[in-house]
Amino acid sequence: MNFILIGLPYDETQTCRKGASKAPNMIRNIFPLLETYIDGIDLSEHFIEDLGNFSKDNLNEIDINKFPIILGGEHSITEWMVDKLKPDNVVIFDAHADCEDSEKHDGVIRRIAEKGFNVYLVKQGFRCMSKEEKKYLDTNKIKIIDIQDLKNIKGKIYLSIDLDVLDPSILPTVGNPEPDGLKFKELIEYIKPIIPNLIGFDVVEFTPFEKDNETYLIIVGKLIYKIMSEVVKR
Ligand SMILES: [Mn+2]
Repeated sequence: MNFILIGLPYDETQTCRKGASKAPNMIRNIFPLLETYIDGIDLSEHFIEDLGNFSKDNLNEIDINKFPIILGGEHSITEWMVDKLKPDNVVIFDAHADCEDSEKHDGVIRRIAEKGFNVYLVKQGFRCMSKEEKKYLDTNKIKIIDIQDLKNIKGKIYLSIDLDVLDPSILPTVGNPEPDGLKFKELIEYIKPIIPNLIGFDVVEFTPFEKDNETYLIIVGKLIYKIMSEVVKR
């Protein structure tokens, strides 16, 4: 299995907790410290090419011919990748609805839906929205999907993981922390049904700026490795 790593250290529209621009390089630096043998798969036997960091303006220079893993950046970068990869479906894990009428990260899911993509916001872990967002969700342009139904999605899937879907007791270093989120193991189990159709994924909104944040880096690194091992197994 061949993977490519792409960093998108964009952090221009975050209003709460900035720092996502540092995430791609900090995650890269933690990878060499992590165990690569995961659930019977040795990731060191698989080709992982790091293409470096990109912006919206030079992202078109990349030819995506391997399985892409995108290191955000704030959630806005998901729209760039969806434009580039043109998947049949976009599945999103996020504490928030991100469907404000806005050009910022808090409107990214709405913008993707308005472009005509099938957008699924996973019900489990989604737990905060504004009244305006509720109105938009009621139009059903974004489908709220239960994990039981993820296996029924047909066609290519791009996955976006806003790390605030995890509980802040596991990962507090995110742009907009929200209490009462998913456990690590739950997130992995919930992703498994879409692995057969997965064509790439991003992890966004990680804001690792505390001095003593190595644990949080390891958690995010391990999440990425876990998903990679599932992709290898398929
Ligand atoms: Mn988000």
